[in-house]
Amino acid sequence: MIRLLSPQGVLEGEPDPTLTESKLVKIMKDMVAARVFDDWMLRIHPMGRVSRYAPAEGQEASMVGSAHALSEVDWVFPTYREFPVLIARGVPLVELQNRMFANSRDVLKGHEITLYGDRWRRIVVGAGGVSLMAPIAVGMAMASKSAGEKSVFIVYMGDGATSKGDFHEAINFAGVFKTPVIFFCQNNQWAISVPVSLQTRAETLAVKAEAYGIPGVRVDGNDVLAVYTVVRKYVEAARAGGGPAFIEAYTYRIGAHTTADDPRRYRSEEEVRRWRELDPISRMRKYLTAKGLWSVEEEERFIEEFREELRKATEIAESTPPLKPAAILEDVYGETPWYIADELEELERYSAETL
Ligand SMILES: Cc1ncc(C[n+]2csc(CCOP(=O)(O)OP(=O)(O)O)c2C)c(N)n1
Ligand SMILES: [Mg+2]
Repeated sequence: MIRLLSPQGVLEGEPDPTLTESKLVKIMKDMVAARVFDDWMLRIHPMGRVSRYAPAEGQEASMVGSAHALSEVDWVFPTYREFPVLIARGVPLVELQNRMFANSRDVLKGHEITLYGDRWRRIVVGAGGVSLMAPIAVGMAMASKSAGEKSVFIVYMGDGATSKGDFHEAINFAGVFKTPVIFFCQNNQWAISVPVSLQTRAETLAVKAEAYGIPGVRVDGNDVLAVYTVVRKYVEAARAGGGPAFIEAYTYRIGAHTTADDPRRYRSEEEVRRWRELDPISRMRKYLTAKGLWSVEEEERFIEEFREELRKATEIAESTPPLKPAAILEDVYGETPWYIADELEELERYSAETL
C-alpha cells in the first residue's frame, strides 16, 4: 500500500512536485469544507428538508485528493457519495443545493435524485445503479481519444462495484483499447451491510487489474498526499497515451451508507473507533501545522465562513420556487411520444387542481 504521510502526520515519502504550499492549503480547506457539508446535510435531513444524503466522512482524502489531481479538461464520473469531489471541482454551493432541493433552478430538472452533473465542469451525472457508469466512462474516453483530445476520464466506484459485470466489461475494454480512464475505487470496507470479505476472495481489489493487463495500485485512502500523487501519476500517464489504471483507495466509511441506513445493525463500534484514529483530516492538519501552513484558529475561522456560506446557499435554494412536476419529462425525449404527451397533460391538469 502506497503511503506518504504517517497517521501521525509525518512525511515518509516524496509527494508530487505540483503540491505547492498554496495547493496543500486549498486541499485542506476542501477536506474541511466537505466535512462541514456532510455535517450540515445530516442535520437538515431529519428536519425533512432533503430526502436523502450519502455521507462521505472518513473518505475526504480519497475524494478531494483525487479531484485535485485532475485538470479542467478531464471528465469526472461521481457516484452518490462524491460531494467532496464536487466541492473540490468548484461546483458553487447554491447550484449543489438547487439540485438537492430539486427546485426550479435545478440544473438536472429533478432527474436523478441526489446526484449532480454539469457539462461546464465536465461532471457526468451518475446513474444510481452500482458500477453502471464504468462502461459509459470507457465509451466516452474512447470517443475522446479518437477525436484526438487529451482528456482523461475518472470513474468513481466503491468496493461493491468490483463485483458487478459492468465493471469487468469496462476495465477489460479499457485495457484492450488503451482508453484514458482511471478506475478510482474507494474500498471503504462496506457495500451497505456487505463487507469486502464477502465481495471477493482476492487479497486486494487492486490485484484485479492484473488480469486485464493494466496497472493496479492500492493507496492509503486516508493519506491525501499519497492519493493525489498516485492519481496524478496515472492521470498524466493516461493523457500521454499510456492507457487506463485501477486505483484502490483503502479507506473507511465512518457514517451510514445513506440516511436510510443504520450501520449499528451490522458492524461494531470498535471497528469505527479504530478507523476514526486514522482520520484523514487530522493527519493533514498535523502535517500542515508542523509546516506552519495551518492552525487551529485558521481552521475554526474557515469553518465559520464556510458554514455561513452554506447556510445562505441552502436558504436561497430552499426559497426558490419548486420545479413544475412536468419538468421531470423535459430533456428526456427528442420527440415526445403520444402516450407520454397524454400523461403530461394529465399530470399538468392534476397539478393545477391539487398543488
Ligand atoms: C445494480 C445495483 N444493485 C444494488 C443497488 C443498491 N445499492 C446502492 S449502493 C449499494 C452498495 C454499493 O457499495 P460500494 O460499491 O462499496 O459503494 P459505497 O456505497 O460503499 O460507496 C447498493 C447495493 C444499486 N444501486 N444498484
Ligand atoms: Mg463500499
